[in-house]
Amino acid sequence: MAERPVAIPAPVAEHRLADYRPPAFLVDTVDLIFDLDPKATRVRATLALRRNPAHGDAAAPLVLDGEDLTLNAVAVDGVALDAAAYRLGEHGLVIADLPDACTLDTDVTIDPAGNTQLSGLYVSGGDFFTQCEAEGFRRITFFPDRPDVMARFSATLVADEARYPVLLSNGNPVDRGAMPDGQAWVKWVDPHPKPSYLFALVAGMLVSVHDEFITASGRTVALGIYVRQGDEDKVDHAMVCLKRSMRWDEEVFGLEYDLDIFNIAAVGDFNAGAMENKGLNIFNTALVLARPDTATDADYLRIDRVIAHEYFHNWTGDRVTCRDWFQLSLKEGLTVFRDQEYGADTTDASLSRIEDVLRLRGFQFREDGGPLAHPVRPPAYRKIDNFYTATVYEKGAEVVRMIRTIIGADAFRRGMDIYFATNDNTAATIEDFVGAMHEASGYDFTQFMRWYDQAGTPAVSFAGAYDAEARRYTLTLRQATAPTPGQAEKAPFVIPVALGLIGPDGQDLAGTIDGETVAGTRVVLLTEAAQSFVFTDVAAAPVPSLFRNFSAPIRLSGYDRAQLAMMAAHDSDGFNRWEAGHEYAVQVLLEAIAAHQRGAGFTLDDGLRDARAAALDQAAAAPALAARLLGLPGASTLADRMAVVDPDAIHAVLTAARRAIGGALQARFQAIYGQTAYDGAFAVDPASVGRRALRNACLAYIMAGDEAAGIALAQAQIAADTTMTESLTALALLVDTTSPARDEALAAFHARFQGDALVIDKFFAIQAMSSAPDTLARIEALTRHPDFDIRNPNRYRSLVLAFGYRNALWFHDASGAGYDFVARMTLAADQVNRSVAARGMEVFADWKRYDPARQDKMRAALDRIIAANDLSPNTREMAERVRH
Ligand code: 0A1
Ligand code: ZN
Repeated sequence: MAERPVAIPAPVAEHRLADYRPPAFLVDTVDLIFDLDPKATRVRATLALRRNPAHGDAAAPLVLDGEDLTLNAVAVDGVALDAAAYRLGEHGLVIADLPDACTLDTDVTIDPAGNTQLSGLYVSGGDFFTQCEAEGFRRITFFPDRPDVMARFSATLVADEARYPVLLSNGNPVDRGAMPDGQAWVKWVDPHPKPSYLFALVAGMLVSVHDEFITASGRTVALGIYVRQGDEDKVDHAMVCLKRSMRWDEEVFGLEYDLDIFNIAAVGDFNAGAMENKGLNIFNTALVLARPDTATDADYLRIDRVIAHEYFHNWTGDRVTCRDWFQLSLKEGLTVFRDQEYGADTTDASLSRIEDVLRLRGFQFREDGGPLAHPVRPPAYRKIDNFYTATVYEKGAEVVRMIRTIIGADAFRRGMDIYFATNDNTAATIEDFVGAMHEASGYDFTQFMRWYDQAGTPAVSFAGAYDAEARRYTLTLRQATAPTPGQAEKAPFVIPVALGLIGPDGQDLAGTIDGETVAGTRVVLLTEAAQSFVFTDVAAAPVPSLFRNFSAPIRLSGYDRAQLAMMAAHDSDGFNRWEAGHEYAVQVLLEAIAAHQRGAGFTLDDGLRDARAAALDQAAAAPALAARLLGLPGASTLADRMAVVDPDAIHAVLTAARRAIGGALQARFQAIYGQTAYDGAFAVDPASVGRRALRNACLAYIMAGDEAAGIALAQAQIAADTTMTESLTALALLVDTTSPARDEALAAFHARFQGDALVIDKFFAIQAMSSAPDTLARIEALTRHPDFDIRNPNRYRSLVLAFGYRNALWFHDASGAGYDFVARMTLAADQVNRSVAARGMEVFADWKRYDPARQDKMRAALDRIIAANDLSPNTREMAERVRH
């Protein structure tokens, strides 16, 4: 076969933080007119431009970003420019020799219906939506599309009145009218200056649910949630969450909403979760719509968090935005921290922290330990869309939390006030934020800044020595951080260690350090590679309870099983009580995995069983906590702790452990299952959620211990048709089996929920995550299912990414078929939506942690992707970084 010449794609230029330069021109106002038409929307923009003295070159040309735009006309101060007066390139428009202030008019045509990237203005279900973060506005009109250009926007939307009765944008509607040809228009004005990435418009045949919120200072805010017809009975929860978030931000941070209108619109085709556009948040339907029969309790919680997150961005993101995209964590880390605090305050604080930490470890620690590791503030990127990562979001939130732990809650709150007072209506940097915290506390953050600039998860170990005669306890802590790409050497971090000393009776022991005697939790700072802390007046040899409430994003090692069992039973810190039991289980299971690899059989550790029995003792008093304590560490947690990951051994041991516990405690699981039956109320309050979580945990163990009994109960649970939480767990358990009940239940589920896209996503996801032996063949078949649509990100994620992320057993099948599946799907998706396709590369990120045969197969899959001629720059960047 003849060799085809391979076109070498031009490398995408790297953007560097060190190269930051203020924009040459500022935009005071931008007035937009949209003539909305799916195939050809005309966008006219009028920009009031002014040279920016801070740029430094008073003769610099105007550089406007633009992508996939057809230019019809351009004029300066009302005079049309001929083609010689500007340069039009693939990336935008350059105009030289402009006066210091002028008005620029552009007229472009775009194709929203052909926009499968879902960035810029696009059509979903026949309606119009926008997504402009990070660089989508340039796909709407020519503009300096960078967050440090903040302008006052107006938008006039013109559309066919019958097809697009709802016309929304940022701010307030100030005028509207009808035209003779069946067209109508609405003009929106946003009084707040904002960067282009916060622009939004929605136009379509949507129905809305309205409510209002009275702010602390007594202003009335009109709230609206816009959804497709038929979904209006699924927005009550989102509205409750929105009002709760608005109140919480007033009470906790003194932050009031600043417009008269707050709207949310839901869209079924969306690249991410949701978007904080000023006054008009746009949400993935998956994060708005909920009814007890269609959404699980986990969905309800997630919706609550994301509604809060986007609302909180109004201050941390919109009022104070980012100077450049390197500062992304300035808004994201801080806003995740705020939504975590909201979650802790409005639900159970310990459980909420446990879930957040599990998420951090599952995604961020994994990222930080492999080829995609990058600092919370990355120094360089090719495609910014690839940096909406767990590190920028979740680790960024931990960094904010550590600041609060170090300076204390009162100083932190003062620092927030200073941050807003100093940076309101500006595009700020991480230094501005940390500077405000310094001003509030006097704390010197110089060394602390390493958390923003050094990647990698510090490993912390400890050793304690007790001198009974001197009543002195010496705790020695050590930290070390492994090299990450581009950073071979790591300097020590400032690590806040919240700790307590537990005495032989399980109670917190008093101890004196730095002249201060504390009996409960105190914070010490580990700032060096190794450091000793001496406590005096300590009455007995303590067990140190370290990193209470997970006070720093580190990996801690050093506890033995006896210490863990003691802490699991007695630690006064709710998080560490769970953590100790979890770590105990991890250690026991890792040992069982090693035994399995040697060919030995599985024996159930008494402590592992007794801890589950103890959890059942708490079932009536604290059902949600009991459910959490009944669980076992997941496959990815165990993988994370192995030198060479063995997915088959992990699966074998987890299956054996569940079976052994299910067998040993079968009668108790059955009894509690019987006591937690549906009580006729559809409430999503903590007690009901806890009851359902407990019931589902019991069902899983019943199934593991006695498959026939489990199948019968699962079938009955589905037939009872109570809540999605109960139906879906029962279905997922059946889908893990090969019993005939599986296909019957799947078919019935599909028939029952046909037409409800979010539930059909679940139908795909539970099959993608199945451990049943025929999973690979079945997911191949699902790509040909009439409901599979590669252009819909939710559907793609529920099949391909659910498989890659959440099905270690079959993704890592020794045949390599799982890798091949994800590689093929990535290449197909890359043709329609590069930002969604690029994400899929993350599932290969830890390829070097597997055995040589699997490594070869994963490397080959990556090489096939990289070799594709027409690969997008997004997917290329990710594949190349992973392959490295
Ligand atoms: N700022 C949003 C996240 C977001 C980022 C990019 C998007 O499109 C590619 C969409 C949303 C948030 O933090 O919620
Ligand atoms: Zn965010």
